[in-house]
Amino acid sequence: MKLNSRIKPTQVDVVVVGAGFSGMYMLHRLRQLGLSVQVLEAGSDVGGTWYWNRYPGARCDVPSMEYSYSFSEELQQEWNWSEIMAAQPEILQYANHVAQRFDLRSDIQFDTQVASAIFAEDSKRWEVGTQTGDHYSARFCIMATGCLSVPNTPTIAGAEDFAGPIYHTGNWPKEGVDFSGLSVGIIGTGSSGIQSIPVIAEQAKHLTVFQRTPNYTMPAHNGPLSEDFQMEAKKNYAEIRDEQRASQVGIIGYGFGFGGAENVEPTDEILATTQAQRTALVEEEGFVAIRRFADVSIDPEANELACDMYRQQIKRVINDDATAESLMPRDYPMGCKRPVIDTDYYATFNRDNVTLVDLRKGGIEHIQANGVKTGQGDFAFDVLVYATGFDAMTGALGKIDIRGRNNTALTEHWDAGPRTYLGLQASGFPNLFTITGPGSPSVLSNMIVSIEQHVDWIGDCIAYMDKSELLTIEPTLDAEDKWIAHVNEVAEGTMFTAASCNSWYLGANIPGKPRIFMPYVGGVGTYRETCDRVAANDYEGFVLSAS
Ligand code: FAD
Ligand code: N01
Repeated sequence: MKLNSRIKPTQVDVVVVGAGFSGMYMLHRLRQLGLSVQVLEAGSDVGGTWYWNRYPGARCDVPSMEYSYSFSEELQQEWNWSEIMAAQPEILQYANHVAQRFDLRSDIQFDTQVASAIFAEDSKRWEVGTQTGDHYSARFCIMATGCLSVPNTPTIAGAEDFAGPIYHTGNWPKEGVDFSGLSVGIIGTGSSGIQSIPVIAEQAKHLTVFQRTPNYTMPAHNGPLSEDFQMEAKKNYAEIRDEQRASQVGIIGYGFGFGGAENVEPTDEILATTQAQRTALVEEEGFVAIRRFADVSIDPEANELACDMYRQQIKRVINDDATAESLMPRDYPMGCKRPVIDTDYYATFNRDNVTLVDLRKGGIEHIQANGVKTGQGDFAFDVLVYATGFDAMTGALGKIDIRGRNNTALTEHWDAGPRTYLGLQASGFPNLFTITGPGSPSVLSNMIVSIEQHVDWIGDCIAYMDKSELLTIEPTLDAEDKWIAHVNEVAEGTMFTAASCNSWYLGANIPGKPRIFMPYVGGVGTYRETCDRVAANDYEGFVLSAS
């Protein structure tokens, strides 16, 4: 989109794109520095992920006490969570509370899709254009556009012929959907499918689940949070936050382990066990027995033994043998995709009103007026739900016409996959920052911890530039090359990059997207130290210029 040169741009110090948790905190932090800020948000209100993903069963899988902002002591003391892991409505309420408390909405323009961001070499400013024709000019442009904010709707022939409504979990109607008395079809068994399937099955007359790849999922053990527990945790918040920041993934499981289960230190070696021991463990503990083994995440042979334990447990919990067989993941390692936790997922397939269609036995051929035609027959329903995920990490950035020096498009610079220095900036794009961008721990972490770290780093950087009367900052190509090499090196040999792994971390869910492991697996604590060291060494790897 071309900027309308006749319209005088609104001048601000910083344009922030997106008003999810990243954009909200960025605004607050920049205001504290005395800067003028305009946040532009496509949605009609704050919350980002939690504004768009209102599907039944949507919730967080990080303990609420840890999936929350730490930047304000008053905020973290005054807010009370009702469950170990909060559901979407409560997280959205929290986002609204934050917006209200810090008066954020007065600097956010809603219902505004940013279409272009172009660096003007002469003025050293970013010229930002919106789909509605507004034009902003800013010294800094900060992309808080989210890693999972562009829903992926696969192209399936005949979709336009479907007679009933079609919904996507990532863009759910605000008013909700009542499935009572209806037959529902759902495509996708990733996190969103696994969360929504049990809840939809309870309400709908019938649910048909179209599964292309069975997933690995662990029981969530969610439940209410007691007042006593919260009071105790709040007393310890300073230590909890310190530990989160220094940890591998920004979660310490304070009071609980991952997914609300008891904390189990993975210390045992599965390769040292016998088949009989593994079977006994599955019978005693179920899926969680696998968590005790340290070698599962690093050794393919150990991983396959764990997958076998996992399949044994599916056989135990699913009544129908053919359905159990269909639900068993095979041919890719446990831990290659984003971990999933669930409430009653497998039990749902024992219900009379649920049909599992294993697309490995015959894929979807096309959608028709009353349902789906597959290689194994026709399936009829009134409503179709896509739980088919997102164009992750680069999707939202790719939708904006971003141009840096020499009018180079970011999509061109990222032709072979995203390239950044520290996930914060790309070379040739001065003063453009990405919050939780590719090349940072981002989606491999409790994202609020990573968001706060990036926002603080960017805020400190801008304050440093202003104090030193510097105009621009951008990484050198060499620093970017070395960082990308490091990102690839640490991911090498992990389950994430196994040849059989087709995850969205690798861009494998989007046809034509370059296969490259996008987030940084080195850990939240180590990464923070690296970023701090870079800043302390006069922003090593970056070029800062006063002219
Ligand atoms: P977002 O919340 O995605 O916000 C980005 C905003 O930018 C959106 O509102 C979008 O409308 C706006 N935007 C994008 N492009 C444009 C444009 N061109 N113009 C204007 N506005 C634009 N993370 C965890 O750590 N733990 C969890 O348990 C967890 N659960 C999740 C569950 C779901 C269903 C999903 C989808 C994600 C989950 N995540 C989780 C990841 C979640 O995205 C982050 O935790 C966090 O909310 C991201 O905040 P953000 O502000 O960076 O991005
Ligand atoms: O998306 P996904 P998601 N025909 O990409 C299937 C976060 N999140 O929205 O595996 C048939 O994981 C696809 O099949 P396959 C979290 O980071 C967190 O569920 O490609 N099927 C897969 O089964 C998560 O990882 C929570 O073979 C098709 C599914 O759709 C991320 O968001 C909750 C298809 C997509 O799974 C994305 O999760 C929700 C087609 N043409 C989301 N195309 C928490 O609990 C796609 N599929 C924290």
